[in-house]
This record gives sequence, structure tokens and C-alpha cells, in this order.
Amino acid sequence: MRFLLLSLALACSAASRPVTPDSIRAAYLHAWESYKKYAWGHDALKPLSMSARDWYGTSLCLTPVDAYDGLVLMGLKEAAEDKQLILDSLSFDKDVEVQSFEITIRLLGGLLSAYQLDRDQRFLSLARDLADRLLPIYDTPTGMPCRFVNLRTGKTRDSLNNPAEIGTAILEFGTLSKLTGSPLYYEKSKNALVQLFKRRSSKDLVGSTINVITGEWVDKDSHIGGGIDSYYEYLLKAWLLFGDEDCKKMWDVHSRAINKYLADARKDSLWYGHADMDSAKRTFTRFGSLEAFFPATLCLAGDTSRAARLEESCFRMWNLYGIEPEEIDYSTMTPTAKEYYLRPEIIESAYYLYHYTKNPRYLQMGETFFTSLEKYCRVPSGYTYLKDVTTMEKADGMESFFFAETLKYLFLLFSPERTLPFDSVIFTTEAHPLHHLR
Ligand code: DMJ
Repeated sequence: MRFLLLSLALACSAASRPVTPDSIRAAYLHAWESYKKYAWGHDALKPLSMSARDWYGTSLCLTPVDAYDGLVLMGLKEAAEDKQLILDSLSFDKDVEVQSFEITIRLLGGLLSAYQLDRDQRFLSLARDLADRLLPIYDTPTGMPCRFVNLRTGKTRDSLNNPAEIGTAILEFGTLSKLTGSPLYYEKSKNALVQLFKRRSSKDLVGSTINVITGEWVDKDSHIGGGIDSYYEYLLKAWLLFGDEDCKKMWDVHSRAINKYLADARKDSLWYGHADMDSAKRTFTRFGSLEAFFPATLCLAGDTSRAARLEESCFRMWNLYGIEPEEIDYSTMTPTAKEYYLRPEIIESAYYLYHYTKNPRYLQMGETFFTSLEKYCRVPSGYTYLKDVTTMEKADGMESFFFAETLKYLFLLFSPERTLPFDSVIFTTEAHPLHHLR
């Protein structure tokens, strides 16, 4: 009996143990050691099968590059072995067709922040080599990029693209321009934003799919979720990072429309749903875990009040089952996609909100996020995503953004400001901190 009571007391104290930078460091190390053991040198770890995954049949070091600045920020000595791995094995001279958006946000952004933290020129050379291989995507009649490019031949593919993949490059390409003195990267990536903006509807909204050869919209579903999200985010952040007033004007136009037509204020909650880009009529009342980036963006735009209301909605969504489903219908509060991919957005927004308001509410949210991750996603060899949050059935994958974003934002939420002064950087959409270089 005494033994039982003692075990119960120990279990309770473990459950209520406060989250600290050290506990998040330990989680980062658990994920990193698992990657090291079962997937060293590969793109990503598969934690259930204890095996590795390469996106294109050959490794481009997605996890090592995405994880590097997190290891440095957390003061972990493992940063040295990661750096060695990247410099010894990463080469872009490969006959593979890659998705430019993913490679830009994970690798180009990761290499640039590695360079800014560490000042090793080899990171910058890798970044430039990669960007040069990606540049052919912009050779289209409209200047909006194709989705895929072969890293060796420069051959591009896919005339259909979406706003997020078209518009999420200026932070990385622009930083490269500032660091190398070559304006081309900035010009090409900014032109893509301008060309997309020009094709907005009369309601100032964009749709989901556009043909980058003809400039015609193919899918007019408008929302702030996956496929559109970081187009908006980068307009605002390009202004903040580079002082680009054109980007600020474009953001202002879109943000008015987003708050007018996509925002859906209900009795006790605020959501952002879908609408047709031309008529601005509501089409779906769906909201996903990706949309949870928006409170952070609202904070940067100075609207902490809307940000706080939206974050409360996101938190309700998290608490429906104890960890957030990929998407819900907020009119019925039922899931329309039941996975949890270890996504960071709701944590990112809690970090921003805490920075701007210092309201302990966001630390409490952070405790909930971390506790859920430990409870439902931690396995002996890493952290794994969930196939279904209603049953907590696990799937076999740990995306590199779990290092780059999920655990990094949690760490920063609980760390003193001096760890990384908020105003000294702008985070890319993959949470790679880039320093101001005006
Ligand atoms: C990340 O790769 C980036 O944050 C991207 O903008 C959207 N999705 C994932 C994380 O959920």
C-alpha cells in the first residue's frame, strides 16, 4: 500500500513538474540522439520503425540543417557534430528534382541562419550554390516560380503552383542578396510576390492554385491555411526584415481583406474560414493546425487583441482531444482531418503572444503543449506524429520542422529574452532566425 501511494505521488509530481528550458533541451537531445542512432546523415528519422527516410532517394541533410540553429541556441555541444556532418556530406550537385519551397525554407533558411550564428563561410557557399540551382524556377512568362526543379540540370516542372510556394522565398533569397551583394535573388523572389499580388481578386483575396505560365487562377478557394499561409507572412516579414515598403503596402491590402472576409467571429470565439476569392462568400467553416501561425503574424502587425482571441480558439482545438487535429469544422467542432504531424504553429503563436503581452496564460498553454507531446508523441526512439488524435494511434515520422520549429519555439517560450533577443531577428516560416541587414 505504502509503495502504491509513493508511486502515485511520484507520478503526480512528474506530471505537474514545470516546464523549463532544461526539460525542452532534454527533449531536443532525445530526438537528436534517436536521429543519430537510426538515421544519421539521412533526411529524417522514422521513429517507430527505427529507420531513415530520404525525400528524393538521396539525402539532402534536411534534419541536420533544420536542427543546427536549435542545437546552437540551446547551447548543446552536439552542434559541433552536426556542423561536421553538414560540411562533410552536403552537396547539391545531384540529379534530383526537388520541391523548391520545402528546400528553400528548410535548407536555404537553415544554412543562412547557420552562417549568421557561426560565421563559417562554408555555410554561405552552400547557401549560394543551392540558391543558384533553384533560380531557374523563376524563368516563367509571369515571373512566378514553378514548383519543382532539378538541382543538377535546372529543368523545371509544374505550371500549377500555390501562393505559399510562390511567395515564400524573399526572406531567404533577400538575405542571400544582402550577404553576397548580388541583388538578383532579392529581385526574383520579390517579383514573384508582386506578380501574385497583381492577380488578387477585386476583393483583395488570393485563391489556392494559379497557373504560373498563363497567370490564370485554377482554384479560387481563399483561406489562410496551408498553400497560402506564408505568402501573407512573408509580405509582412519582408517589410520588417528589409524595410521593404512595397511589401508592407501589399500586406496592408491583404490583411484588410482577410479580416473582412475570412475572419469569422462567432458567439464566443474567432476563427478564419474559407471564402471564394471573387465573391468573398463563405464556402467552408474549416480551420487547420497550419492556420495557427496567424496569431503570431497578427502580433507582428500590432494586433495582439485579435491574435489573443484566435489563439484561444486554436487552444480549444488542441484541447478537444488533448492534442490538435490537423483540421476541424469550427461550426460543429468536429475534426475533418485527424492527424497530428508534430506541427509548431500554435506554439509559435504562444511564443509571440507571450513576448508581446507577458501574460502567463501563454506559459500555461506551453506547459499543455509540452505535456501532450511527451504523453502522446514521445517513443523510445524520438517523437512521432499521430495518425489519429481521437485514438492517439501513432504513425511513423518525425519531420525536420520538429527540431527547427516545434521544440525551438517551446524552448524560446520558456527561456529568458537574452537567449535570443526577439527584436534582433525575424524568424523565417521554418523558424530560422535571420538578422537584420539593412
Ligand atoms: C513548416 O515546414 C513551415 O512552417 C511551413 O510554412 C508550414 N508547415 C510546416 C510546419 O507545420
